[in-house]
Amino acid sequence: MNEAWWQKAVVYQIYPKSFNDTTGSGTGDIQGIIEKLDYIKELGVDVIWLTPVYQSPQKDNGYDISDYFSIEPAYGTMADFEKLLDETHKRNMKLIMDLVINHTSTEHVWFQKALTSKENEFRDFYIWKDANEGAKPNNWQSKFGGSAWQYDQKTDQYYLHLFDPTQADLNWENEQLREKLYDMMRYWAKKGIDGFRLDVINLISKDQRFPIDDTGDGRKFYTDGPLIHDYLHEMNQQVFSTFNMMTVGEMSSTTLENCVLYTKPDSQELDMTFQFHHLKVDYPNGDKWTKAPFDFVELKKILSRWQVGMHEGNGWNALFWCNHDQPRVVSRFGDDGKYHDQSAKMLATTLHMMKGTPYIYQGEEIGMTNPKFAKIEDYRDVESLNAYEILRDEGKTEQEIIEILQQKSRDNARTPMQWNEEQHAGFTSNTPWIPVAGNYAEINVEKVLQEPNSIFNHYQQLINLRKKYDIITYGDYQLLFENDSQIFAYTRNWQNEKIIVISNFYAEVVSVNVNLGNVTEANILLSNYPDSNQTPDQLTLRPYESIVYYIK
Ligand code: TEU
Repeated sequence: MNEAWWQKAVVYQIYPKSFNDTTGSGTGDIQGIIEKLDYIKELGVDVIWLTPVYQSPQKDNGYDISDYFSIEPAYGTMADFEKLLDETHKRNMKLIMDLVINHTSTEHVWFQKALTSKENEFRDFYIWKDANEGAKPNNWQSKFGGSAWQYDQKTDQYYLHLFDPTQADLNWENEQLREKLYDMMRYWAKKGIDGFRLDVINLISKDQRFPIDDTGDGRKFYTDGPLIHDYLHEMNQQVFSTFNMMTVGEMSSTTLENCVLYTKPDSQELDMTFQFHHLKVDYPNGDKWTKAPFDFVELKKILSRWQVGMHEGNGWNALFWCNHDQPRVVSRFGDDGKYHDQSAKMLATTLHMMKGTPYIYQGEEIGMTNPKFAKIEDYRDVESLNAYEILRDEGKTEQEIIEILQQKSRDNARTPMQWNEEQHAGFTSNTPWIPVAGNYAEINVEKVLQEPNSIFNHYQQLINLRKKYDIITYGDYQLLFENDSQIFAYTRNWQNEKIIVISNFYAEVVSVNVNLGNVTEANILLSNYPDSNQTPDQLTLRPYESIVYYIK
């Protein structure tokens, strides 16, 4: 058994733009985070993950970096950042930064120089190709829609962008580029940050033949690409290991086998990975842009496959339902109406009792919901706006498109944090950059802090349990009732202890019988109803009821 502090940690993700505005600009800022550190501490988390605050034209809200060494002025100054780091450490928490090194903004000085001529020393920092018989170099698609190649007239070549045309992919084959990136990472490490969340890090190594993909969009030629493990090992040796950093890789369309390789300690690559397969269970045939219910049995199977596979392979999972790219989980897999409270708690329990490091996305701890924006003018996200155009070209009506966006848009997670019932939910004194969700008077921080049995309080209890019971960190995992269409139940086993988690994912009452052998009574560690049944055999679960049993 390998032990590391982050295996017992819980992480809180902050999207600064939507967290807390102290200047009246309508956009959140770093001082706003400092102001709320005591609130975050009260939740009980150990680590804060800050999404990008580097200088950026904000075409993709900071995932388009134009200078790795300075802070985006809209968020504050380097002095503000240093203060944030210091205040975080003073409260005994750690801070990890988001690092976007698959691509830079096209406003980055490297790209600006690369544009000047084919001979420029920075040209090779990016990926340039000639036309292929008068057409694009190949048929690879951007993840935000359309071709992944952008033509540059001056030098008569195309550059690769797996995301927006303003996000040019870096050429990791270039050793000088890698050195520069490691230097930059050391700069932040020396400032005292505690680690990195690495954006789409499994896309950095491209198949150098850049082949046409006859059966797809090109992703198989760069996802977990040919040299990815070499690059991550090198990065680990050059940066992470010398500074003892915590690292989590965001892995787009990855495989279990690769995630084991990325995170098992003897690989010396990363500490843990985010995988997204469980968040595609409402993408029928892989299509995100369609309104669809989620496949519950598939959700259980995917999460369980990763639980078992990472345990057996000695890898480590990052556990999450939400982030700034995903709809709100209570709207997605729970009920954001009548059973809002019960279902938000049930979802939290189901995830937090698994093996891995849990991540809580700002607002999740108070049960924030999708805003259900009814007009396209309310949407801000580049991916959503592109999807709107594409769906319109496909002949969908305005109403159909809005309904899809209400379910799928990344903006669902990006509405301002709901602090209180005052104007703009206490987020800003000005007009917020994106509208506040309409339910802020019912769902807000001030309110949950006054309620003894709030969703916030439930998260606190989950975090406390993780601190208290080693079995949650180290125990193995077994799914129960695999094909049941309503119950998500699993056991964790470690030494002589056992935990059983039983959750009803729906509003219908359901009976369930967990055979315990000799044991007939178990202690309830946590439940989302005040009077849950003590015996896991012969249980009747109420709407969204969820119970954690402990047996020794
Ligand atoms: O996201 C990578 C990613 O592939 C997705 O989660 C993406 O949002 C999805 O494919 C769209 O359907 C990361 C960041 O988290 C995201 O905010 C950035 O836009 C993206 O990388 C590019 O840097």
